[in-house]
Amino acid sequence: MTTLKNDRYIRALLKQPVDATPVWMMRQAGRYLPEYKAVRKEAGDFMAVCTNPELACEVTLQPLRRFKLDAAILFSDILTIPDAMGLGLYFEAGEGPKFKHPIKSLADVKKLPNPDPEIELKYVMDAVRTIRKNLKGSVPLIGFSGSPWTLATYMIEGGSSKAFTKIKKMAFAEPQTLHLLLDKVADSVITYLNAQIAAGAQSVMIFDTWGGVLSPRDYKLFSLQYMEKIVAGLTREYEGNKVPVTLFTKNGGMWLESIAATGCDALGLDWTIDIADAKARVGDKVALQGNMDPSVLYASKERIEQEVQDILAGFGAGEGHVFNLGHGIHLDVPPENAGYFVDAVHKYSKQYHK
Ligand code: 1CP
Repeated sequence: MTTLKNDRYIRALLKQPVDATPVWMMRQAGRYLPEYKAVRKEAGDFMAVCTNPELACEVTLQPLRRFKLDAAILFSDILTIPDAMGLGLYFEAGEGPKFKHPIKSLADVKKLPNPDPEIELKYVMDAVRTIRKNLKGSVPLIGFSGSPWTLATYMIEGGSSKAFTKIKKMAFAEPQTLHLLLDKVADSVITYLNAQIAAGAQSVMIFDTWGGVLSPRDYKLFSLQYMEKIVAGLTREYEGNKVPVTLFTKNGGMWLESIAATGCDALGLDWTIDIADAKARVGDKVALQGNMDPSVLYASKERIEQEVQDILAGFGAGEGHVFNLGHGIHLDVPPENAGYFVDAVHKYSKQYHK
């Protein structure tokens, strides 16, 4: 068993009592912090930071030096798996991620290897080990991956997308090709996340950023089914410690019951659902993580504090809440506003944990 100085985040995910509601922010390391921009500039680009364990560790720790966050998240990206499968990830200035060799056919899918996390993705495992060592047991480290559906959108579209025309064409014209791809990616995600856990990740989160663009039936078929396979394949206890699993489908508020039924420990919520409703629907089965609209961080200190109090009141008394934003922090948010947010969660949540 490892003991953490601050284990609120793990305890809340396991629905155990805490003294205050734990909080972290999706994309808490990144371009809204000037110290991150300085490291990235020095390194050359984003992937140069990800592939250097010392730099990945440094930017992981940056937000923890500024704010009283209850968890650290590995600095990496969901697209490391498709890159390790040979798709050739690159970033064009101001354009987001792109792949040199997107998936076009069944033959492309059949060729995809299951990358060895300690070979092709060793830089990620080294980052996990370096971060764990440097955290010195202060707060837990979150590992992560994309969901198979979300990774497949980038692999087939060749980058970010708004309409998802290529992957949807494959879903309906050639479903067996897409299913083979999703199944292979799910296997790689299982291997990758279990390796992150063995390297030191104390909890893992699966980002299904684009599951919400599917119909309810297709969501189950193309996204949820594969996340369920992953949950069943993950190491859930490591060296005597439970390793909680959080699933986050953006725009998945309609499907909370089905997501909770996968056997995960917690659901990530975006801001389009009232946390009180979510708790009434699935709060007896899973913990909930969320769910302030990240745009609230543009508001005044008073407005930010009010929003935090409203969400805390919505969840009310009882265990099983990890406070977070409903999606990633925007890159032009003033860092001090993130500080008001984190402090407000701790200050106003104590009354709910007696
Ligand atoms: O410096 C830069 O310009 C690169 C910007 C950046 C950063 C900071 C990218 C490229 N990725 C990351 C880090 C990252 N990505 C983290 C770790 C940092 C932290 O949280 O503190 C995590 C957890 C992610 C996860 C991620 N990457 C997701 C899922 C979560 C979400 O935001 O929905 C997705 C969809 C990606 C793809 C991706 N990588 C990078 C960008 C800009 C994107 C989004 C592209 C798009 O909108 O389609």
